[in-house]
Amino acid sequence: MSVWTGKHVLVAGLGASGQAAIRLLQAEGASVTGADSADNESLRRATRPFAEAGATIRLGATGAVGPDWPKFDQVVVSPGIALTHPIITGLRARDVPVMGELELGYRHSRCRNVAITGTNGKTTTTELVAAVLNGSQRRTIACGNIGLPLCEVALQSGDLDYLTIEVSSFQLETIEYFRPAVAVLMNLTQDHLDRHATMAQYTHAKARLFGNQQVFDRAVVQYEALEQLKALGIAPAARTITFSARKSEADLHLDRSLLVSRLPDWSGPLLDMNRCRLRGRHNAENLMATLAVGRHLGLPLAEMLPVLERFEPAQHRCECVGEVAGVHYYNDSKGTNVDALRNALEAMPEGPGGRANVWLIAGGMDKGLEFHDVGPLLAERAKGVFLIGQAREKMRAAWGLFAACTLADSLADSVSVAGRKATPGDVVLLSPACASFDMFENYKARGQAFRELVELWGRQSGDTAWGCPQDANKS
Ligand code: UMA
Repeated sequence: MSVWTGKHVLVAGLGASGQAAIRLLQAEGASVTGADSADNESLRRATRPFAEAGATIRLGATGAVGPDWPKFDQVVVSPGIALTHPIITGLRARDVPVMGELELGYRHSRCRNVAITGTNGKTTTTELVAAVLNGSQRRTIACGNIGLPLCEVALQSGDLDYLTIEVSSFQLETIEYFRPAVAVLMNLTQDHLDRHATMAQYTHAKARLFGNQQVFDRAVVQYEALEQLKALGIAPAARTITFSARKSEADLHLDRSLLVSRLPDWSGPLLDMNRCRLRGRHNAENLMATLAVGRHLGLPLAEMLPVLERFEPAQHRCECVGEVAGVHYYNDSKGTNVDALRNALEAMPEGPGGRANVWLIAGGMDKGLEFHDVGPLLAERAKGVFLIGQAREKMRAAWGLFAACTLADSLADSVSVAGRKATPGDVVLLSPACASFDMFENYKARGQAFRELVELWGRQSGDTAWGCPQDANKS
């Protein structure tokens, strides 16, 4: 008999996380009500099997829990639903316990886990860690914020050596016992301030990753991020390994193109970035974090190196999607904050003689971020900036002094105007520094739209050479 047998659980949010949570709960014998503020055909279709298996589904549930709702023993909340949502505050006021989908998945997982968080780089590092584990005959699945909810794989995880879990600040807000054997924090820069309100609150949410760790666990933390944690009085209990592409005091650091370790039992050069497909300082940190995890889990360096060197960057991260008339087009749609934009600008190939050569397309849904800081880098690298979406005027106010900013009505207009203005050796870069949801279903749809517009532009100009040799890939 499972702990859920005979329990009535409300699952709030019926996207990927909510659906995975319901599947797990129904398999474990819970009686489930699923609620979502949206009501559309695709949700109705997706939730029909749950209703057929006995769940009550409430679509269009926007307000608080009313008197007609049954009594619940537990709420399982999706990461996209803020804890200030009236359903959550209402049920908490009635003493109904709330946990996130990640916590539910963790409680049912049957192997140890490596969990990776941070503002940028967490998806690439999750993929890298899974690749080195699988490359050394350890069985793992990459899951969590990367797109496959933990609840989807938890019940099958008995066959695995580790779960490799990408974890977001949203998911960390609602953990209770979640404890990674290895916890990785990539970096901490502004993001999601529409939800967490202040950088300190965002940092505290991220630091929850270490909260349940024991001394025998391991924390792998960017040197600068560890300083930020210390400034808030937070210290991981687990033994900590630091890495940094900028601070040579870190246990693993970057020396020209070499990733070098100063750990007493593992000192010397580990990997030459020039041998890798991943480029840029941010990727050096992704690789260092992966090496530190692999080392702790006993993977031989000789087995990790070929995997890391061959690793192909994923889509939507400084991905070169085409070259038209000597101009390269880069899709960095996954760059949804200012630090990601900075990484993308730094990773772009330089123009002839080091001149500014980037036509930047940015904008979208604002996450409460400060855009000013990247202004000087724009002055150095950008020939012009096209701004789209809800945040475009705020961004123009921040960047207008540093670069020529044009408000554009759509991504399509931006691509065609940038394409006309660009000259050979230039780069057209989509790196929005914003979420996509004001104009697209998600960042993937935005990146795909960009790719198609570039292809169209290539056909119209009659000069296309698809497949870009100069990937400047990023996190
Ligand atoms: N909903 C409500 N009320 C609300 C808000 C949302 O009912 O107030 C409903 C929506 O109508 C929708 C459902 O909730 O039907 C969506 O739930 P969700 O936003 O939690 O999204 P999921 O589909 O469950 O996807 C989530 C993560 N999304 C978010 O954190 C916003 C996915 O990360 C993750 O891949 C997935 O779980 C599997 O673990 C995406 C993301 O953008 C990629 N993450 C952020 C990031 O990386 O910056 C944190």
